[in-house]
Amino acid sequence: QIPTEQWAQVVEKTGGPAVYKKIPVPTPGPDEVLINIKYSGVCHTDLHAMMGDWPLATKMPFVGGHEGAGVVVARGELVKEVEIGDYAGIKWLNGSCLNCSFCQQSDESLCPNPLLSGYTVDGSFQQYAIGKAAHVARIPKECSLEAVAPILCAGLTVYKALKESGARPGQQVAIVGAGGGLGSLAVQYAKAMGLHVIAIDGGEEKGKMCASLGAEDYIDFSKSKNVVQDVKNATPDGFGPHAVLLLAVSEGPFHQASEYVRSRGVIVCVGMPANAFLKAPVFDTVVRMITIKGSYVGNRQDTAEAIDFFRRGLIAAPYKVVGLSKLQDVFNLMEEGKIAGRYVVDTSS
Ligand code: 8ID
Ligand code: ZN
Repeated sequence: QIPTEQWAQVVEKTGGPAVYKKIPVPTPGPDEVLINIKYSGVCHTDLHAMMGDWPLATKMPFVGGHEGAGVVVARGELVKEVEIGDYAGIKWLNGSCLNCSFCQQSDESLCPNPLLSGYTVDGSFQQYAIGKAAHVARIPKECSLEAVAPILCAGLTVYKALKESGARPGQQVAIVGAGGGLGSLAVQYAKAMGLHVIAIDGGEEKGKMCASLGAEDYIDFSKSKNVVQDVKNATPDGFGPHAVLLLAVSEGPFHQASEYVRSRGVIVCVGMPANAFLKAPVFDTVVRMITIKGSYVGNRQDTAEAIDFFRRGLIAAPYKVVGLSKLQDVFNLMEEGKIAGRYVVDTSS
C-alpha cells in the first residue's frame, strides 16, 4: 500500500537549512519507477547543492540525496526490465536522453540533458523517490540496503576514477581526502584492485580508519611539514605515485598533486571545491609527461561493476546510520570536516 504523504528533507532556499516535513508521494511516469527508499548515503555533493556552491542551478525547492537504496513499489506502463519488489537504487544520474552521441557510446554522464537526483529532480532524502527505469541501479537481493547505499555515488565514482587513472595492480595510488566518504571507499576499491594506497587526510581518527581499510601509508596534511616530500618518500623508489585521486573539498591539494605525482603519472580530479581552479607548472607537466584529467560518476555498466565488487564482499567501509530527521546535523559535521567515512540516513525515523 503506497501512502499519499511521506516524510522528506526539503531545501527551500539556497544556503539551507534542510526542513523535515511531510510532502506528497510522487507518481511515476511511463518510463519511471517509484522506489521506497529505505536508506540514503549523505554525499558532500548534497551539501554543495544546498549551499548553491556550483555554477549549475538546482530546482527550488528540492529534495536532495543521490545514494538511495530501497524497494521498487510502482512502475510506469513502459517499464519491463524492473519488477515490483526488486531492490533498486537512486544514483546521481537519475536519467539521460539515451539518444545523444555521448549516451550512444555509454558516456551517459556527459549527456547534455541529464536529470540529476537531488539537484535538478527530487532525490533520495524522502521515503518514496522516482528514477528513470533505464538508469536506476539494480541491487542484488543479498546486499544490505544500508551498507550498499554509499556505493551508489561514492563507490561508483571512485571505482570509475581508479579505472580512469590507468593504474595497474602493484602500482601506487595517492588518495587525497582518504578519510572522507569517497576516500574511505577509494581505499577499499584500490586495495581490491591490487594497488598500494598512500592515504592523505587530516587527524588521527581518519588515519586509524585508513590503516584499518588497507592503506599502507597515511600522511596527515594538518601535521606534515612537507606533504610533497612525504608522498614521494612513501613510494619505493622515491619518484612518487603512479596515480593521484583528488577527492578533497579544498583547492590546495589540486595545486600540489603535480609536484609529487610520478613522471608519466595521472592525476584524476573528482572533488569539486567551490570556485576552485587547477594550477600546474607547464614546464614540469611537459618534461615529466603528466596527465591531469577529470572523472564524473560512471555509466550504468560501471554502476553494476561497482555494486558487484560490494556483493562479492570486497568492499566494507565504515558508515554510521542516523534518522532522516537528523540530516542537518550530518551537514553540520560535514562542513567542519569531522566525518570519518560516510553517514547513511534511515528514512523511517
Ligand atoms: O563524480 C564526481 N566527480 C563526484 C561524485 C561524488 C562526489 C564528486 N564528488 C565530490 C563532492 O561534491 C565533494 O566535492 O567529491 C568531493 C568529496 O565528497 P565526499 O567524499 O562526500 O566529501 P567528505 O566526506 O566531506 O570528504 C572530504 C575529505 O577531504 C579531506 C577532508 O578532511 C575530508 O575527509 N580534505 C580536505 I576538505 N582538505 C584536504 C587536504 N588538503 C583533505 N584531505 C587531504 N588534504
Ligand atoms: Zn555524491
